Amino acid sequence: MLSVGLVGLPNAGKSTLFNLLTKRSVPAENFPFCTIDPHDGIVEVPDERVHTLAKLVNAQKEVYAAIEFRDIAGLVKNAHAGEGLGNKFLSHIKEVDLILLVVRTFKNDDIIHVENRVNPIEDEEILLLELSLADQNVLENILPRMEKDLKSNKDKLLGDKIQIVEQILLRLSGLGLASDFVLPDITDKEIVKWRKGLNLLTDKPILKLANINQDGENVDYKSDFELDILLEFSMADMTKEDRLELEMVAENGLDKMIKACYQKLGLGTYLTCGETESRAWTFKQGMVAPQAAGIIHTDFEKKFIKAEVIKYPDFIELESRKNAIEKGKMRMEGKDYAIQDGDVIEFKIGG
Ligand SMILES: Nc1nc2c(ncn2[C@@H]2O[C@H](COP(=O)(O)OP(=O)(O)O)[C@@H](O)[C@H]2O)c(=O)[nH]1
Ligand SMILES: [Mg+2]
Repeated sequence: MLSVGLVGLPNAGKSTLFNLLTKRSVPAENFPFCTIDPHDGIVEVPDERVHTLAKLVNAQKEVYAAIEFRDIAGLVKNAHAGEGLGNKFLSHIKEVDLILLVVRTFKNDDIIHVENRVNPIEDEEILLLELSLADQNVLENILPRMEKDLKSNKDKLLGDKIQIVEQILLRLSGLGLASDFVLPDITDKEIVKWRKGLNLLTDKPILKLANINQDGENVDYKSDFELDILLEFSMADMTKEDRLELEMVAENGLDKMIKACYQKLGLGTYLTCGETESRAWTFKQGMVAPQAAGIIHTDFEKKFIKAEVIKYPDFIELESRKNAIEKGKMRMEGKDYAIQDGDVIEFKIGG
């Protein structure tokens, strides 16, 4: 399962956010191969389509997609050089697929800031610089070895790889990120794989969350989303009714954030529905129909015959699979079909 790491300075609000997220968590037993420690939480991805479909077909159960969130202890200046628990944090960040920067913008003298001021822009710079310095260490360590091996000429791609390392180092030392260096589309697949394998921190997708105080003073900061983490946390214990009423006035920021992480991870949802369950399935963008079927059951990939696909809006408008078929809104798709978000699918599987 893909995971999102909460990364920020101490007291930015990471653990409060994590606790808020875990109020929506689902038991790990439901997810084989996931070993869970107290800093990991599997969180459902809100998706009203699952609920709407369930009502329409009278499904007994609703099953949502999920992603993992990890509370990573606060990063501090010079973490890359081992400051604080430096290298340990950095190794935790290596394990996640997406970095969610949690940046404090709210002013409150009662809550200590490690740098004794509230300055989200500088905080972001500190965080990104630590990640970048950790990446620079990695690359500077492997480069001499690669250059030495070049003489023995074992790997014919080694020359290209060295150039890539140098290009990335150039970006990093210019205060950029590894992800600023984009490989051309025509790049050898093996090189693309090798680069992924470097697992550089600043090559990972990054989203920025501003932890604001809705009713207080905040410092300006450009982020992907804003959330009053403490307020949301206090709301989490409200009755569902009270919460729903509040959500009618203010769109639920947490839902939006979870969905945005899911999308940024390159994930999409296809749906299945029947009397037993209405269910969201997670696929990676670009997956073809047999691979998507393989998510339901590994056997399904090989035994795939075809996929009967109805677009979610058509399904809702026509209110049933049967009507959708009659109105010609069901498409028969073969093994090259790239699954789309919102496809309601029935797979035909051979014996
Ligand atoms: N006023 C205010 N306090 C917050 C907010 N978010 C977190 N805090 C407080 O800041 C302190 C540190 O939060 P915590 O989540 O433990 O930060 P972490 O070190 O990043 O994990 C706690 O006392 C929180 O209650 C917020 O949005 N507003
Ligand atoms: Mg914490």
